[in-house]
Amino acid sequence: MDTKHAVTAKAHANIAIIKYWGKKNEELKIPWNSSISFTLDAFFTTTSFQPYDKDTFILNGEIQDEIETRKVFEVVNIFRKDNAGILIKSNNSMPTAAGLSSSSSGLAALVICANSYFKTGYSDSELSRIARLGSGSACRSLYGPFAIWKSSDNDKDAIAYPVQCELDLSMAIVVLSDKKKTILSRNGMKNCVETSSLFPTWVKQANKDAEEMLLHIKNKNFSKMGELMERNTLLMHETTKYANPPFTYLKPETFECITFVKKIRANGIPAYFTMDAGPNVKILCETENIEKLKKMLLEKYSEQQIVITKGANQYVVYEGDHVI
Ligand code: 2P0
Repeated sequence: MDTKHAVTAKAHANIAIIKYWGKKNEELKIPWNSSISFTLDAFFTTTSFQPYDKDTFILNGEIQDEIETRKVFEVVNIFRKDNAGILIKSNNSMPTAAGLSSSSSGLAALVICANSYFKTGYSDSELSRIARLGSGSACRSLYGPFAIWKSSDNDKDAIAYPVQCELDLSMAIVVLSDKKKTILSRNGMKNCVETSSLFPTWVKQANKDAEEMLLHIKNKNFSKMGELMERNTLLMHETTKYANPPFTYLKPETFECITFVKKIRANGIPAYFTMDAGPNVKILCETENIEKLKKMLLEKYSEQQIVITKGANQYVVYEGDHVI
């Protein structure tokens, strides 16, 4: 008799304030440098598991093909000890226009849900390690609002840890392009590791940046946090220009937006930019300023181009199937 019952897990996506860029071990997804993230309340994945006659994966209401289903069940099989079928349903809350990837929250929700369904009792540290094997940045989505993913040569230690932060921060995402990126971040970072003459400088500096960021977080020094996030972002993007062949994720609209953020700052609102493997700009500010920031952004961008979110706390697990 099957004694398993439906369970649901909700985990949030994260944006790096110190970037992960480059693996020293491709298979285990061990990073060259430590990174620090901020989880987003408005961006999450809800995933449920329940007994079923055969392994099935439904994403955002659509049954997935064999390839996608196999990818998901490879992770599930780390937890599963029998052959009983499972129905996995997963919904992403990502505002569709936001152009943000759901891989960090997706993998995190999957491993959290599997742990609860199979009653494997893995610790958050172990779950962070397993999530990392699926997608590096997912290991940081176990914690919120802040987490550090430590670089280490050791598989067991190259995981995320929660970071306490007493500041109440929010983020505005400015969508400049919702087109699919041409160079996946996985390929872009591999290319930089293998060919960018700037990569060794990046590794050294980014590891220093992570240490420094922890200090600014501890000291509740938001302006220092923001300035460092911007420098770290720009150095990450600089590595792509020294790759062979060179490439960039940024567009003229990205630089226009950066100039606008600097103008907003000159007008007295402490707000700082960051970009990932795409042209969109994410702006970090203290929650008390987020409405003022939005108002200023609306002078240049449409309502549809701006998504506002506060930080998110840790994941949640529910009994039963809560994925509609
Ligand atoms: C980050 N990015 O720290 C960095 C900044 C993109 C730019 O983590 O190959 O999807 O699955 O480990 O985690 C995106 O890379 O890559 C990413 P894999 P992942 O957020």
